[in-house]
Amino acid sequence: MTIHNREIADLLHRMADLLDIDGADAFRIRAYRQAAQTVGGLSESLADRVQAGADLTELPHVGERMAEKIKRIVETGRLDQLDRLEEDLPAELSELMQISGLGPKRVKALHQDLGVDNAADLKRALEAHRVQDVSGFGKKTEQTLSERLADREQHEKRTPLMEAEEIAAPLARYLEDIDGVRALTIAGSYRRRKETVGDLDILVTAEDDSPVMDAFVDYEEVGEVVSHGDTRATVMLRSGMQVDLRLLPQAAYGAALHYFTGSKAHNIAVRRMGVERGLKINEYGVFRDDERISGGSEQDVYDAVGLPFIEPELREDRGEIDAAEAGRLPRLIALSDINGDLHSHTDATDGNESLEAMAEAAAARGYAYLAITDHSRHVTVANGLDPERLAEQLDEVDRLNDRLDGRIRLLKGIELDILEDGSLDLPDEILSRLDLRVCSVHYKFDLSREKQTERILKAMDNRHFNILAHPSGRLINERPPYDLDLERVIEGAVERGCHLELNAQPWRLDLNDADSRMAKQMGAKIAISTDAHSGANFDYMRFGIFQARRGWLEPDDVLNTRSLDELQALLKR
Ligand code: DGT
Ligand code: CA
Ligand code: CA
Ligand code: ZN
Repeated sequence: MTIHNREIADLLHRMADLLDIDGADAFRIRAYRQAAQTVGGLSESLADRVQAGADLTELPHVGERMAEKIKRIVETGRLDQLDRLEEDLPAELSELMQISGLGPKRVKALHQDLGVDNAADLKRALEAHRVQDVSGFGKKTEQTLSERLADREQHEKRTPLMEAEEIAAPLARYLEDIDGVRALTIAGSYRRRKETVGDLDILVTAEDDSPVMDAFVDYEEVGEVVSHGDTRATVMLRSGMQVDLRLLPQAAYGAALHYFTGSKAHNIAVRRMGVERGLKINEYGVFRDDERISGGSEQDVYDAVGLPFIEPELREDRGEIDAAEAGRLPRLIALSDINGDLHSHTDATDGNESLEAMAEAAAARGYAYLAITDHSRHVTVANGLDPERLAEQLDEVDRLNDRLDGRIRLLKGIELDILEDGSLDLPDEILSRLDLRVCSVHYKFDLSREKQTERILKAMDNRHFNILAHPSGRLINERPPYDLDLERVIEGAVERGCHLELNAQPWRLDLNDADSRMAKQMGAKIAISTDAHSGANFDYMRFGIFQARRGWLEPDDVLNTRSLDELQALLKR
């Protein structure tokens, strides 16, 4: 069994954390952390490299001793020094360090004073209010830690959709290649294109003698077989993802597909409609008086209750059944409706590619336009543009537009910081030379709801404000949204002729589905933008489209489905 880069990186990270808790030399700790980062970021398998006898010291931050350690990890799956540390310090302490607010010193104090070894211990200690008495903690810390822990529990095991795809795609290919397998669908929240998925629900049909169930539990990524029957099995993959597999008879495939696509609330609503018509609908088919009358296709299920087909993204029992009954289902936006991208970065700030490379990548996608929106000066860590450097970029855009000769039109833009007092980060003179300005909150996330709302509304008062980028500021599983009266912000945007972004980065997807729908209902227009930092990132558009579909958006609700002329008209305030 070959070890994955991620598993090696995890060991190195754990080593660094435990050394940190142990109070070891900072230099040593950093060596492990940096090596972990290097390993985690490699695209090719380190195990393969070791096998091929490659010199690991060529990797950044990997010296001779670290290379030796990594080699041992690849060969044995363990690290001696870590094993020794773990005799005194429980490995799970490293997980506690991931809770924000808990550094090495605090983790050590919790461990020594209260015997807290893991998240469950911490939870009990917090509930018993014993944490506030440990030195370095207090009532307030106890409170925030309780909140963080609750928040973590809620998100913990849900995997972002992009990551779920990376896990599911090779597994689906593997299963499709097994003898006798006919159809395969990944159902559940994955098919509904939810931003995160809890587990994967795979449905297959196959010839009678297909070894698919055995092959499934033999898949090389399987870490643990939870159950293994003739038509149903559950495994835990090494990535931590749980996968349910169901082998179905062809005649019930549609009914099962409907059932296991969910959501549960949608299923229950459809089943209730069936009951009103004297039908029983479940994962085995559509039945009248115990006789199966249909269920081979998903459409059979909807036909049985007199509804048109409902797209998986809408199946959340958020009004889709009423809309279907009334013939008012939205014509959901599709990737092919997108005509350009309105948020992208170049190597002038924190992007990875040149202006020209970004333009070519967007042109290769058949886009009519691409807005270049590098960061403004306040974002010093990203080398944000001041007026002089922005002016230079504008000249470069002019020259490039000439060279591109109409293959794609570059729009002059900026990702402009909204400062704490609601002013914009660059003076009006330079802003007036741009085609559009995407405006963002990048700091001071902790303002009160009132202040944060006022800050953004005030920024929108500036007539150069066009699009509010990633409006909630949340990062999936990492950072909660800042406190904001989004309804007032949307209302303010509509009044002023501003628009909102649905940022398509898979870890943002911000606006989320429900808020996108609210914005649409309030009459706002939405830009689905990738915030690309490289040409390859334009691929993120798919995820923005999924979220938009879950938010009931139609092509008309979206800015960048427009032709260049129509777009420019909508950008005028
Ligand atoms: P997840 O995995 O948490 O992201 O969400 P789902 O929607 O994939 O949920 P999961 O994996 O528990 O179950 C897959 C589908 O199976 C679910 O969407 C609907 C269906 N299902 C599960 N349990 C029930 C149930 O008790 N009643 C009904 N009607 N359907 C259920
Ligand atoms: Ca699931
Ligand atoms: Ca499941
Ligand atoms: Zn950006």
